[in-house]
Amino acid sequence: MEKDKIDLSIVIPLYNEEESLGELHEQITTVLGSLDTSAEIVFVDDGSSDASMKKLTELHEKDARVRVYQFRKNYGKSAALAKGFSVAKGQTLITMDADLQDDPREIPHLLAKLDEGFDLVSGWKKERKDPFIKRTTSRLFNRITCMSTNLEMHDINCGIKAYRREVTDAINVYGQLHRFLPVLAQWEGFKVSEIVVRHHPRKYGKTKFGVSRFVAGFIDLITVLFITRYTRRPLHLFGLAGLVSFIFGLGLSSWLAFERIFNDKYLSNRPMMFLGILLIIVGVQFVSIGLLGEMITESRKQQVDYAIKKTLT
Ligand SMILES: Nc1nc2c(ncn2[C@@H]2O[C@H](COP(=O)(O)OP(=O)(O)O)[C@@H](O)[C@H]2O)c(=O)[nH]1
Ligand SMILES: [Mg+2]
Repeated sequence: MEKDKIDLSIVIPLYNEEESLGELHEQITTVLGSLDTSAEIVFVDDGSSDASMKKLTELHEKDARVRVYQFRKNYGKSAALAKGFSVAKGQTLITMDADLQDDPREIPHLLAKLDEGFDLVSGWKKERKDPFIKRTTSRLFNRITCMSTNLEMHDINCGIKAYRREVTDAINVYGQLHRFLPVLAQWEGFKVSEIVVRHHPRKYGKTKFGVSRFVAGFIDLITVLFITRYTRRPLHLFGLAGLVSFIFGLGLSSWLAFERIFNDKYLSNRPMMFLGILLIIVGVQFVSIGLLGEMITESRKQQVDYAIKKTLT
């Protein structure tokens, strides 16, 4: 193994969780004690405004395995995870929430599942201890995401997950895309699985993700569908829509023209004409957007990388 590489990194993004951190650290320490691995605990404090950072400083002082990264302001969970992924030294990474809702005792189970040959193992909060509205919107969200991405999972955005290093190196988490990590991993060709995990009610503090996350989640789903399907061939999406619109528009306008010329039906009282024009313009625009997309893809060709599992040369 390379120098300063270790077995396991536990990456914990957090935002205003001062009351939970001490207990969380204790729980993790107990679990790590039962594992025969070298480990580190990476906390990423996402610009908390409470005493989280003070608490983390204390933990760092008494436990050398604790490393802390503090953002100057709140950038969001995806950014915190991206930072954690890039600084973690472990061959295997565990992410978990800081609010004591995820149970560190699940870590060995997640690792065991990874050893069965998976690259990403996610928790499934089968008995979820959250308010009704959250459980139902989340279930709906999971269903729709699975249906549109061919992923077979129950709880895509569970905080506790285990990853092989290759996965976190390969995927780029930004914006709010942390909700879709398994989708992105599967798209890169990694094997994704899930196990049922225990879930606890929130003990301290309050949730940072209200119902508004539901709307944001759907907008992000569009992004994810687009980047996983069409980034390498944007014209297939825009070109098709554009052509369909253009052909309808042209057909409609031709028919109106025919009626005007041969049957003397004047266009002054035919609102359909506007639809014809609209469809033609939209069609041309869509095809042009698709072609622009192709130009961007083409000029980025050198940077676009394909996921290689192994090379024998
Ligand atoms: N880095 C970061 N972490 C956050 C942010 N908001 C929430 N978290 C963390 O994400 C985890 C889940 O958040 P929580 O509010 O419990 O969401 P819930 O479990 O879906 O109700 C907790 O560990 C939070 O501290 C944020 O803006 N940035
Ligand atoms: Mg929570």
